[in-house]
Amino acid sequence: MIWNDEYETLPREAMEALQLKRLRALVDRVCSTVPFYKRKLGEMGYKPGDLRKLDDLSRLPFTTKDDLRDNYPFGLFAVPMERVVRIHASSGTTGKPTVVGYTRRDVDTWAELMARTLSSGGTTRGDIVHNAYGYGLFTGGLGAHYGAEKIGAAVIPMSGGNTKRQILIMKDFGSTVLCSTPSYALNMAEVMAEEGISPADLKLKCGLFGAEPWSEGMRREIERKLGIDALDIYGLSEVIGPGVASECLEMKQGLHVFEDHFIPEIINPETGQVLPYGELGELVFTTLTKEAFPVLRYRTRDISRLIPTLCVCGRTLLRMERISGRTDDMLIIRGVNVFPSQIESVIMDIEGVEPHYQMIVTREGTLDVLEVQVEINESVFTDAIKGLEKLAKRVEHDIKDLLGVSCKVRLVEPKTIQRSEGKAKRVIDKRTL
Ligand code: DLL
Repeated sequence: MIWNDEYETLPREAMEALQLKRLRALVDRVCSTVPFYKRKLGEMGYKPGDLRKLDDLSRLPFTTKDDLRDNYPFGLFAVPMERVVRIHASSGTTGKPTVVGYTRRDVDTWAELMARTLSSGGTTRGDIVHNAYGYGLFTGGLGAHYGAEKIGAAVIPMSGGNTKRQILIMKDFGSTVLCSTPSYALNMAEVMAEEGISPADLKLKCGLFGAEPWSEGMRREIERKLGIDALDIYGLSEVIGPGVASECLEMKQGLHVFEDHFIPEIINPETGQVLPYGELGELVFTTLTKEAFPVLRYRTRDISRLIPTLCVCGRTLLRMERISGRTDDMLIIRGVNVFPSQIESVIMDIEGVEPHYQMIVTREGTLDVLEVQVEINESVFTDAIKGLEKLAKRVEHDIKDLLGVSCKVRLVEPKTIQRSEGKAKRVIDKRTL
């Protein structure tokens, strides 16, 4: 279902004209309101009017996570604090959080984009949206909340955690739409089964899952265990939060980028060169309408490609392929690049193991060593040691075969890998570099 017929189905020419107009206004605005951009654009000799066509964007400077950190906390805000009505932050794994702000209009824009996202999964008035994204500094909870309210659906502000209670409420309140990370959805499905509750006891029809990488295999697993359609939704705090791109029910292949608000580019992460449609690289976003915290060519570190072919759903928006990993999550094991999501894909296709895994990286001498811990399922658990050894070898073999990397697979007992209530931690890096 298309929430905003006008903007989500704009002919390409009209979309590009709109983007160019908004881009020019954005660059002029950041030049005069954000000292960081004024300096950066000044250094490259940018003058108002220099942006003649959309392609000229590729000549403008990037913004990186380090730039955000250097300007902590509010240095990149483009409006005075009197106009800021909301502040969010993302924790990151190291150092200071990155801080982002919203004006009243930004919050409205965000609600519109999340209304589009929820609508793409068929949400309408009368739906009961079970929102298990964390509420707080994380953008997931409030983002989905405002989108659901904008549609006029009834939102249950659950936040993450207390899984048994989540299930009780889902059942008793008759939740129809689930919002959570994919790993938490799987955790909920597992607890449901333990409690003897089947998908038929619930009214769930669709789930909008994002905030972490996940695989097609994981989608199949969630859809089967919860009896729903599972869609991938994407976003990041620095750009707006969730609501940057979302899959549609019709295709479930690639996420439509809300291009009237964000321009996506794919670059070669090493050279910074813009890559053509279809090529794999780092996603970069420019915000076109944000007031408090606009970003110019923000380097996401997320790996994807852009798909220009038209979708059957009627949206004309470009699609981005599901994120395969982050440049900073990529492991290089004896020269081979590996992303956790690739390991996930392999595990998902093997019978006898569960989709719960963790990757442990250590260093022996000068070599990086990867151990993959995978949970076996209850039925295999009772098998003789010999059978288990065979299963471990099979996983090792398939990983080597498909990814070209040798690793040690350790099968662990059911329910021993920590379950996630938000973003799952897939990699434990024990290397002391
Ligand atoms: O995770 C925003 C969000 C909330 C998106 C709820 C979707 C649903 P951050 O905490 O700033 O914001 O983390 C952003 O999470 O750069 C990606 O690496 C990752 N990410 C987000 N969505 C997806 C996805 C929120 N669908 C970072 N697939 C991003 C893969 C995702 N990775």
